[in-house]
Amino acid sequence: MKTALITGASSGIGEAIARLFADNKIDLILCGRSKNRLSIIEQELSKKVNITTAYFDVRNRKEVEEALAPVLENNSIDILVNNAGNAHGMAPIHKGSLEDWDAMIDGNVKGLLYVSKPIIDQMVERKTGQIINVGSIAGKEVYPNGNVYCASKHAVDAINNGMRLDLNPYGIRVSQISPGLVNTGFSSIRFKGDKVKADATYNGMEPLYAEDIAEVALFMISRPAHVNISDVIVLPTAQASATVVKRG
Ligand code: 8X3
Repeated sequence: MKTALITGASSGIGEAIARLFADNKIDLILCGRSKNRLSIIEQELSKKVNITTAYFDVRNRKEVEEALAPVLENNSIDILVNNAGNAHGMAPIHKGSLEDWDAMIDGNVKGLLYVSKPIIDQMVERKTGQIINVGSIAGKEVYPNGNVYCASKHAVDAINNGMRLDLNPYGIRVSQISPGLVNTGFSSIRFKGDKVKADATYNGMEPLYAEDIAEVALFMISRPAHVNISDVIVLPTAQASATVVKRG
């Protein structure tokens, strides 16, 4: 029985991965900020596999360290899914908010590193493990008004490659999934609850669903030990690039 630790597991892509992994008999350590939401998922999935929950904000280094220490004492992590992350605001660079920039750099980049550090230490010691970093098409292309969000996802792309290079001697697999438009709470957070703007993101086209990304994660972890799916860009059929989307 393998154990996967998933960040941002209380909704969206993280929740979908948790559900699919549980269906495939993988024990789970579900991490998130929202106790209410996560405990509902915990109750449901604990009928299928062993579930541990850890509550922390990836942006808070002390919180991450304190929450993960007991988890790692009691569990060996076979699979780390670095999924937590968000876009905050979508404005030209001269109109961007420093708070939004901090939130994206702190969450998408520094948070990913805070979580990865102690788990990588354990994987290196055990000389085994698999890391899946959830990147974005925004980590492959920069688009208008994406500036700092794109920068944060380009950083994830670089960190993913860096992890794969440095962890190569230890037999650790490192993979990235880079989705395009996925219909989750992502746009609602990006546009700060403005439903009209959030819905417009997916107007006249069929986006991906969180489950589509979960399927890719399951494929990655179910390959034989000698196969590492290192990087997958997943787009809706209607999306040809970050900016080219067929609508209507
Ligand atoms: C989310 C996809 O296209 O909004 O990372 O950047 S996109």
